[in-house]
Amino acid sequence: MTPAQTEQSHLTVKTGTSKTGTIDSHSDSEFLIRAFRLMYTSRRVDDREILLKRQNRIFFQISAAGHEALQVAAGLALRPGYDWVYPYYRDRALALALGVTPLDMLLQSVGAAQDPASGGRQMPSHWGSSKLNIVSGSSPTGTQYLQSIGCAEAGLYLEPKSDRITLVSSGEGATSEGEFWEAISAASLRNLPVIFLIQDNGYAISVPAEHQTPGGNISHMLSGVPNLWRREVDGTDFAASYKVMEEAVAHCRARNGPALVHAHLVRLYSHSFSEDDKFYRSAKEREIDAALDPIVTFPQQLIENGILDRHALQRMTHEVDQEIQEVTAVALEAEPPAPNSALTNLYSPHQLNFESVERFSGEPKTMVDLINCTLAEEMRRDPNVVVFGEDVADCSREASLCEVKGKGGVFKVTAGLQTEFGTRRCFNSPIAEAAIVGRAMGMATAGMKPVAEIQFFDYIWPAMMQIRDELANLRWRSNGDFSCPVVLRVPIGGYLNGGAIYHSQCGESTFTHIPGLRVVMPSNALDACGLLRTAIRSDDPVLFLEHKKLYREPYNRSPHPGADYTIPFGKAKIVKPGSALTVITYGALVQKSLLAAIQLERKNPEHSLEVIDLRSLSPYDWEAIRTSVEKTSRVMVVHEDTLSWGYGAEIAARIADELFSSLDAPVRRVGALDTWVGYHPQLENAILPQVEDVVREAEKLLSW
Ligand SMILES: Cc1ncc(C[n+]2csc(CCOP(=O)(O)OP(=O)(O)O)c2C)c(N)n1
Ligand SMILES: [Mg+2]
Repeated sequence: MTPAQTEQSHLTVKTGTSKTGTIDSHSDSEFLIRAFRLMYTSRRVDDREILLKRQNRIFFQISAAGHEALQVAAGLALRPGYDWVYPYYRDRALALALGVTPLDMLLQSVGAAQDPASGGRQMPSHWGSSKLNIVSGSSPTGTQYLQSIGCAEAGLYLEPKSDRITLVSSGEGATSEGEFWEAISAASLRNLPVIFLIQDNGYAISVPAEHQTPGGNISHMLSGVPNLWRREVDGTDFAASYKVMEEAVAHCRARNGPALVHAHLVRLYSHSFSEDDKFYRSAKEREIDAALDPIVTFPQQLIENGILDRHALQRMTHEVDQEIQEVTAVALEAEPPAPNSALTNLYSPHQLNFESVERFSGEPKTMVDLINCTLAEEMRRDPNVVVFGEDVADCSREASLCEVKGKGGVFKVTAGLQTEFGTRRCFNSPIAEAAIVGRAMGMATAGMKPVAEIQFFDYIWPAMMQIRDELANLRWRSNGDFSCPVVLRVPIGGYLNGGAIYHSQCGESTFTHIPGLRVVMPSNALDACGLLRTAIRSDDPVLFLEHKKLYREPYNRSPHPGADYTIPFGKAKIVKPGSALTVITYGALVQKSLLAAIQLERKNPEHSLEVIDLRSLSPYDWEAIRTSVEKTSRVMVVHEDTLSWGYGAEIAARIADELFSSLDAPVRRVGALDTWVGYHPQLENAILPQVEDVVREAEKLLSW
């Protein structure tokens, strides 16, 4: 087909302003036929999966039926393996257009060990391929938005001259999530090269768009967002979709800021095979949508315009059917994942040797000073380390930086980092904790080393979805294909007086309960330095809990141990050897346990306590616990967090289970009362465990 014919055709596909549109180098007809082949393949894989689900040979099905035209247009407008893509579960045709094969897809449907996206760990349609830069998708609606922001930020940081872009996709329902709005805000603030692709099929499971979005139209709602390029398009029309996608891609490649493509299309099948849309959609409505099926309308247009004849169409569909038949047979024969592979890729297999010796120099420094110093040293060592969070920079208005002292964090942990390393490497984020974690995750996936701060542990909860459902499992769910080694620094704990409910809580066991997440909590300056450096150099996500009360204590200071000093994860420290009773503790209770030990031994020298500072809370040092309990035969777990369902419950249960025959007394626990930390010091002291509580409970055990 000549360009002139293209112009006359109803199917005009213009290349817009983009210089990279594949349509220039191929004839239009070839391009359009290729597009249809991808659309048809997508539908046939969906239909094959539905058949397999009916036969109970796969366990879940969700389709792209009705979304194919837009998705293929989006995929063809991108550069596969170059641009980053954060897809959602309905993106089968997009994934195909980017290079995922029907066999790859069916291997995931059957849950095969060979499933390249997840090794049989994720439901079908959870795309992922590091080769194709398709970041492993998850099931929560909207989490992908924040990660795509971090990824785009990493692109600008790591390759300032590149024209690589990031595309993130979801349905219209997912735009109700706060994370979508946090992502729009971050993209607009930082003028990021991200395409938000909203596939509006009018329904989020059973909820129609007008009950989901005020006014029923998400792009109208976004009209006030500064520098957000927006277009609405008929997503059942391939040519229109491709044109808009090309424009959006060109806009982002030219670094003109973010773009939003709001595509109106139809969901031809139920939300998933697990439900029936006849329960909430009228027959008339379904009929209207069916008439817009792009798998029917697009080839009709191709035939009407002389691009494809009926025989060629039949040949092509036959070929696709044949291919799907063949790959189905292969997938059905594929081996399932071995049961003993369940723990593979939970943590990085590349655990560096983090054991190193101290080379002390200078005067003793506080924990806050050594953390600050370690951050600076690691930023000097590795240009990809960046620090961000709420108030962590010295002064956001750079022009004033030379006039002011600088903020550097509410606890001054990050003081001076912006001044030394520039705003690119130490910057303030909006007050949006999910965004802090999600963005950090995207940055880490794209090759940076973000050290993000959550200002207070008490405010970590908006980020919980990102931490639990995303950060901790990206490596596992992609079977090692992706990772996100983020360090999340979080000031935690009480005893400062006046912190009350929202500036004093602990709650670490909520996080030690998360597989794949490393949780550490140093009790002194030296450990904080060594563990933070290990965290920054490690390949796993780490929750680094910094006890606020310990930041400036005189007793836990240390001289600088050297710019390469590291402490391995999962290694406890015996801070005081003893023979009569083991105290397993960490954080602020290390010092209180030591004071209790002194009191007890003063009263009775035989009552010698062995105090173990766990330092790493998950995974933790079971060997150290076992060795000590076998020696003392008596043990208690002591922590600041509330007692019931707390960290000590797990340790106590495991000791009772595995070391029962070594015990001469029950396992005891000391923790906070099961309530909130109160404002008045008298109330706070009564709620949080004190030295006397440790002494009292230890005496009970010692007299058993
Ligand atoms: C955070 C979260 N809440 C709820 C769900 C359950 N859920 C899965 S898909 C879906 C509807 C999404 O609708 P939309 O974004 O419009 O995408 P569509 O399925 O229509 O393509 C819901 C509520 C989920 N996966 N994640
Ligand atoms: Mg929808």
